[in-house]
Amino acid sequence: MGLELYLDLLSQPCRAIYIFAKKNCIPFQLHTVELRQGQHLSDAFARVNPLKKVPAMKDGDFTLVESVAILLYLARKYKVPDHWYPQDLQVRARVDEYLAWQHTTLRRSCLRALWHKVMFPVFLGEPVSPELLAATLADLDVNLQVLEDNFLQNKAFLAGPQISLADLVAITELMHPVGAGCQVFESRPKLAAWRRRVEAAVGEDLFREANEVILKAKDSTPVDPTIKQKMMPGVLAMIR
Ligand code: GTX
Repeated sequence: MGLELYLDLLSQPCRAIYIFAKKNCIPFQLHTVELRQGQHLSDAFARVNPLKKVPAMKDGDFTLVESVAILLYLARKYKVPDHWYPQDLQVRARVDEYLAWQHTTLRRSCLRALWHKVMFPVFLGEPVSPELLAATLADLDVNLQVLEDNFLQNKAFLAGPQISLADLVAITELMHPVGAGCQVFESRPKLAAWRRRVEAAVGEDLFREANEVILKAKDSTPVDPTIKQKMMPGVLAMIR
C-alpha cells in the first residue's frame, strides 16, 4: 500500500498537507475523517492514530501523526522543488522558525476565532460571551501583527522570495478566521498582497478546492447530541 492520508479539510493542518501533496503531484489515497460526525473518535481510526486527531499519515507500515512532521516527511521523501523546504541552512532555519512559532500562537488564535465566532453558536448552539469573543479577536490581531512585522517583513514570502512550507501553514491557518467571517486581510494590505502571491503560487483552483469546506463552516448544521457530548472534551482541550 502506498501513501495514505487521513484528513478533514475543515482542519487547518489537513488543508496544508492536502495542498502540499496535490501541488507536488505526490500520489496518495485520501481517507476523509469527518470531525463533525465524530469519525476521528471511532475504533477504526484509533488504530491509525491512538490520539484520535487528524491529520494522520500511513506510508506502508509506517504511521506518522503531527502535521509539521508529516509535511517535513513528504518534503524529504519526494523530490519537491527546493523552495518548499530549502537546503540553504539559514533559509531552512527561517521556515523552521515559523513552524515552531505558529503552533501556540497564530494557529491557536485562528482556531479560537473559528470556535468562538462560528462553531459554538452555530455548530454547538452555545454563543460565547461578547467579552470572550472580543478577547479572542484581540489576541488574533496581536498574532497577525507579529506575522506581518516579524515574519513577513518586506519579503514576498515568509522565508524569502519564494513560497515555502511556512507560507502554506500560515495561509491555511488564516482561512479559519476568514471562514468565520473575521476581518483578517481587509485592513492589512501587506498581508492581503502576500495572500494573493501565495494563492497564485499554489494555484487558484487548488486553493479554492482546499478551502471550500472552511468557507462554508458558517452553514454547519447542528451536530448529533451524542457526538457533540463525545467531542466536547477534545474541543475544549483544543481551544483552551
Ligand atoms: N498538533 C497537531 C497537528 O498539528 O497535527 C494537532 C492536530 C489537531 O488538533 N487536530 C484536530 C483534531 O483532530 C483537527 S484541527 C482543528 C479542527 C477545527 C475544526 C473542528 C470542527 N481534533 C479532534 C479532537 O481533538 O478531538
